[in-house]
Amino acid sequence: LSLSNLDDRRQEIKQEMELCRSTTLKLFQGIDYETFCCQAHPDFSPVGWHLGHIAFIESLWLLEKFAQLPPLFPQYRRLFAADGLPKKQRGNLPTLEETKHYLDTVRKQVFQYLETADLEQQERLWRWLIQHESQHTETITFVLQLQGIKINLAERSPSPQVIIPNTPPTDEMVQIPAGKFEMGNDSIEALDNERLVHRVYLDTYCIDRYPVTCGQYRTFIEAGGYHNQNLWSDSGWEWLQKNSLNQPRYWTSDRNLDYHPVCGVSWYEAEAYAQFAGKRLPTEAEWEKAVSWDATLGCRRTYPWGEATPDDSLCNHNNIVGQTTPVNAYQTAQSFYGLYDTLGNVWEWTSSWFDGYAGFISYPYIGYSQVYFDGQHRVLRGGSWATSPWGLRASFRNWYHPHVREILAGFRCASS
Ligand code: AVJ
Ligand code: FE
Repeated sequence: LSLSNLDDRRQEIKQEMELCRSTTLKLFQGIDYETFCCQAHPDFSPVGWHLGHIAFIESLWLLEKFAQLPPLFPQYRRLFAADGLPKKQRGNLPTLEETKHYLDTVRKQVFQYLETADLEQQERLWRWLIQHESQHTETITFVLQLQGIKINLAERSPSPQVIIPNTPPTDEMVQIPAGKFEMGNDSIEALDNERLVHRVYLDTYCIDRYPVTCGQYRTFIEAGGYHNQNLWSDSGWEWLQKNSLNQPRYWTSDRNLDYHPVCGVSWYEAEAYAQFAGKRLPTEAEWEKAVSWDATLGCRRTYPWGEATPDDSLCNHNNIVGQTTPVNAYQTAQSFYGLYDTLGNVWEWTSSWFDGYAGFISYPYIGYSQVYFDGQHRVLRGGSWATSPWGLRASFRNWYHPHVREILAGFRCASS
């Protein structure tokens, strides 16, 4: 690679890091210290912790491990390391101003290092760091939402067809013919758990054209779905009894949301609805084939619509709308097989346990993915309305315990 090409990439990485950071910081405008330190839910840390952790990880990987500089702010290590304090002890935080000072101090040295860093060897780590921050930014968004704070970063309102679709979405399914496809991703931004690309054969199956809507989910609620043990797995029913719930976490009775995807369901609720509908959840391979495979050309697409990077005309992401949109709003974003709304809007639960693909190699550390290959985490695909462009692609894999419903998750169903 020529030097000038490398310098272009330095410039591009710098711009993307700045763009990502500006989105992160916008979420903290007007946030008071109590909100900053509050643990809104036992499964999640205070938003202020996430902000400090972003600086800590950037400093640890780029300045300590790569540039071999002594630790900046060593007093923060125990607080902001993921394996430091338990989540419930993360509420004693520096102020927003102090945390911003930490971020800025790290960032100044990072950009200085970027000028001479060996990008040919390190580009993957720089790209990983942008994705690391943006994943925490999504968590900050929904944790603030749990605290009753609504953020909308839109500079203009979305176009009308995004808000009110012409026609109601249906519960129709698309048939995906039997055959092989290529699963995974080996490009520079692909995370360890997306590698390696491998060929997978699937029998013919059907998958919903749209995510399950609030309107459809209401029929499940009204039919007594939350009280009918026959629809639930043993572990799902046990979870339901312990928590005595009767609607999704982000449910409202607003009929204007009937065409929006249901949002804030645990994997157990998704599984019970699928049973109610006479369907099942798709495997992650079934999800990925229906979203990324171009059967005519016999090749993978990075995004359902092709290779164009996501923007606000293609899908609801990056906090542009700040909430869900109708599942049939983005007509031009359909996959080769005709699925709608696969990237953005809501994450979609799959039936698959999170695990490594054949030949998996941890990167940059086993705590990123590998420690979650424990048969306790289910895979989600597709991204939500709060997912940044850096985490939005057909091969991206997210994972959570099946009981988690605070994330921005819905689902679509499949059948054999
Ligand atoms: C992939 C979203 C489950 O936030 O726990 C952030 C991403 N890993 N820092 C998380 C992650 C380390 C992870 N999720
Ligand atoms: Fe992290």
